[in-house]
Amino acid sequence: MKSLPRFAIIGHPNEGKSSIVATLSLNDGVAISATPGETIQQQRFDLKAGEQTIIEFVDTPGFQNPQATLQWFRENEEAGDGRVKRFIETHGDDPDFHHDCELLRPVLEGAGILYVVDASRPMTAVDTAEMEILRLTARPRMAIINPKSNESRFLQSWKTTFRQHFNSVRTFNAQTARYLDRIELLEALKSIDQDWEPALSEAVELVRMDRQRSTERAAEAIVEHLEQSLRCSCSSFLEHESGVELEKRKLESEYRAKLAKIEKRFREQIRDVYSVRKVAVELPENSVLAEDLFSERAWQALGLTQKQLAIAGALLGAGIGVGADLAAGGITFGVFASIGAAIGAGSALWKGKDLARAKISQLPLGGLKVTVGPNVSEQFPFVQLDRYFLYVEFVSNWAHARQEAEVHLVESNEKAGLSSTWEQGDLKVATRFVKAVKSRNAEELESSGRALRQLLVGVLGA
Ligand SMILES: Nc1nc2c(ncn2[C@@H]2O[C@H](COP(=O)(O)OP(=O)(O)OP(=O)(O)O)[C@@H](O)[C@H]2O)c(=O)[nH]1
Ligand SMILES: [Mg+2]
Repeated sequence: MKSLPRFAIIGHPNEGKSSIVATLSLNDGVAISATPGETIQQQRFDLKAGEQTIIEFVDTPGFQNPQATLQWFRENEEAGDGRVKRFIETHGDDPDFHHDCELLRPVLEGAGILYVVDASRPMTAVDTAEMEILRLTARPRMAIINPKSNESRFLQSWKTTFRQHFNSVRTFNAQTARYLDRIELLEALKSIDQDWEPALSEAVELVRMDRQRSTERAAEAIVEHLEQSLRCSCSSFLEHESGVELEKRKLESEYRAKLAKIEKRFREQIRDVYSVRKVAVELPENSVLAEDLFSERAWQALGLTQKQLAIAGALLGAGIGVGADLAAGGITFGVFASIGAAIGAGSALWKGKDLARAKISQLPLGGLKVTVGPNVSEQFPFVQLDRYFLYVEFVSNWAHARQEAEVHLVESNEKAGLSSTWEQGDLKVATRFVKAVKSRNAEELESSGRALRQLLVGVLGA
């Protein structure tokens, strides 16, 4: 049996060990708590790609009695390499050393050590005892600085001490780490023991492939749900005109509810793709994604610019081809250059309730048909697409250690949508799909959907 890379996450109580484990293993089920002593037993959390385990991380309790443990280690020097084993045999049933034994067990079984420290606090004699114990185990080990605050006064002295005790030192913030930070840390693990390099290289490659698969699944979900949103409509038949007003209002809210349901299903699917299961709050309240699909703010922030809309309009109206492109280019710059295209064209098109307003048609054999949707605004597909896209961005970079009840976004960090950055080529891909949905041409729908998927995979993976 080939043995997998295995790392024990070790440290002082409450330093963020379990948080690191959660973020590295993409598991938001790891128990994290502000009260020290949350973790009392070692527990394995595997990082998986599909069903395959890639790396094993072992969460451990914080040191309980490090100074006495170190003293024992020093007094038993003659046991040499067998010291960890003998320590556990001697103290296994002693409640005063329960956590110390528990955290050393995975080390005895061959795990590498990731020592976690919140370096925003000063170092004490207890910390040095912990580090010295780990050095005496002689296992490959890395120090991870998990800064809980911005305080940097003590950082230098930590780093100096780390260099004496560890093969490598990295900073990794369990709560803000994005995908690339994770990859970098995994890459860095190679350096702590050459013997692990092949297995870790393979592991990193598998993580990358797994990420790529997730990106593809996310892009597929976007295209699928975009089609549903674009097709979405509600209608009913009435015999007399008398009930029309009531029926209109009923259908308008039904339509909105139906669209909301499509988004909800989309969001569930995306959370599943990225193994985000326990996020208490789906979206920060100040996120544009928390807004209703038809709110003015959503339309201000998302969708196409005026310039792009003119192009998209021409593409949607005049068909796709070189001729249309040229024509669109001409129209666009002629008409809108003087107005000055700015992001937020959606706002000019936003007519609030009109976006979900019922239409009524007389039926030839008597009676009326009341219909809401599909939405005909040229901006609608892009606002919707942006909402899907931003949600994927949000979830795919979620650090699994984040378990706060309320998520706050810094307004200035909030990204504008994707579509407003598109040049003509990308716009063409997207409008082609929008058109195909309307045309109900299955072949064109399939092929334009594929093109849009590819485009999205490219941007999401960048
Ligand atoms: N601000 C901030 N808080 C963090 C960070 N990492 C962990 N915390 C918080 O620190 C507290 C302890 O985190 P845990 O991950 O449970 O720490 P632990 O080392 O496993 O703790 P024990 O199991 O009790 O030894 C929790 O309230 C976390 O939310 C971080 O990077 N930044
Ligand atoms: Mg813990």
